[in-house]
Amino acid sequence: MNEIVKQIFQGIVDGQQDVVATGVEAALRAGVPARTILEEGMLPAMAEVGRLFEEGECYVPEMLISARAMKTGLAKLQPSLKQTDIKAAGTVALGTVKGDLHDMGKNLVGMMLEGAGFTVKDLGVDVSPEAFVAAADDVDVIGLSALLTTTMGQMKTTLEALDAAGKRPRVKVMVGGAPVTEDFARIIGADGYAHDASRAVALTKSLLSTTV
Ligand code: B1M
Repeated sequence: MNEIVKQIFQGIVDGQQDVVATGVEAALRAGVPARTILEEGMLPAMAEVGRLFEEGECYVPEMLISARAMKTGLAKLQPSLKQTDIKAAGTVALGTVKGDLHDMGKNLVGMMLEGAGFTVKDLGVDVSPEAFVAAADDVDVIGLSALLTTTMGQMKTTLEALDAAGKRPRVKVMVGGAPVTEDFARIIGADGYAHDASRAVALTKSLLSTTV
């Protein structure tokens, strides 16, 4: 791993916002691609924080401090992730489902979609099925994110609410988040599942190309 990327990784694990901010700036100045900083430094750092939490080596406050450091880094990285010449047409509403406060995966999906030219409406976290239904008229795709096994069920509830309100099949629904799988997406009747933010962009393009 590149030395600056290593510092960014450690800065996130240790929750040092300054180290992460200056590290990302330095890495970009040194010509390290934004994707490399993200995929080799920042995402593995959050995975490491999750591992430490699972093993009882860190607790919620530390996880929160690491999350803040990660967000600081993402904000620095955002302009580079957005740079693109490709323009895609379409509007996507993104939200983390009810009961779930994790927002970094959703934010990353939003950044990459904007980078690909989509208009993104961020509905935030802890978004009720009713709020997704209310957003449906103005968008082509709705993206649901969930990070907890206990909130994955809200994806099904949200799909049912969209069906009951007659918003589908016009609006396509994609789902994602660490505990979500392709099988789960199929079982609950989502239009698609994306494992990560890059794949969410490819999926959105393919969902829109099949819209009649
Ligand atoms: Co929480 N947390 N957390 N947490 N947290 C996890 C998810 C956990 C796996 C940690 C662990 O035990 N190893 C665990 C869940 C266990 C489970 O359900 N099986 C957990 C827990 C238990 C909890 C609490 C219950 C802890 C407690 O209070 N006792 C609590 C719940 C609060 C709530 O939501 N109601 C809680 C709280 C928190 C913090 C607030 C402290 C903080 C979140 C801060 C924030 O988001 N603003 C936090 C964090 C940081 C984590 C970990 C460490 C990191 C998550 C993250 O941001 N990753 C996480 C451990 C882990 O994931 N390994 C953990 C980086 C992010 C970029 O990745 O979100 O996976 P991710 O997104 C990926 C893909 O999943 C995908 O694309 C992204 C990458 O390209 N993706 C999509 C995501 N959404 C998508 C949507 C799409 C497509 C792709 O289409 C729409």
